[in-house]
Amino acid sequence: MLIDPDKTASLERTIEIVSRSKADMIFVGGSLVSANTADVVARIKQQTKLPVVLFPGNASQLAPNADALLLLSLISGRNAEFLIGQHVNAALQIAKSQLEVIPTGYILIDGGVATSVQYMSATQPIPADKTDIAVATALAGELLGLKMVYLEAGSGAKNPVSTEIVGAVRSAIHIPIIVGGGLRSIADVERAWSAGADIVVVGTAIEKGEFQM
Ligand code: 1GP
Repeated sequence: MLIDPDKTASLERTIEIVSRSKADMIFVGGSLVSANTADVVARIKQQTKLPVVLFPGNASQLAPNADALLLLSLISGRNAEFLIGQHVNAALQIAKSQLEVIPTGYILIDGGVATSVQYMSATQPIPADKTDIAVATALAGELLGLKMVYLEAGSGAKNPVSTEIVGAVRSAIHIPIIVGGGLRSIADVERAWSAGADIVVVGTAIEKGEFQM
């Protein structure tokens, strides 16, 4: 489950739902966050033993009290700031922390609607029907030594990443695949899993109380 640190009005209630569910871990982050991520992580950790994994939109969202960090490089984009720039800003702090660092290739795929990540990162998503580009991007990430690939349709996407793309990427690479963006139901999640996802991420639908687990 993904928690956006700025949407914490009902945080305790949300964590309770997640703790009673079959969620394996909690991701924390967002494209634009003004709340203090470490404070939100502390609140989450008071209530649940689930691992807390940072999913940061930029270097300001580092929180040393989390368990792990998805060190995201936006490899579908051509904006150096999100390929390497924010990482340079954060590197010394990360090295001093106890966080488990998971270098992750973040691949944005068109989800049928303009998303915050697209706007905030000033990058173009891969068109939803360009499976070959998504596969080549994921493969390049694996060849560069990244440890995971995140296929992202963007928070609140109209269409999740297609099973065709997930399946084609699964056939091409060996590292774990995360799929997120626009998943609204168990059926959506199961489709992504069947296609080859190792981890699926649900944020908006749980926040809105629409996702039944
Ligand atoms: C966004 O993939 C996550 O980065 C989750 O997306 O909010 O649409 O579930 P949703």
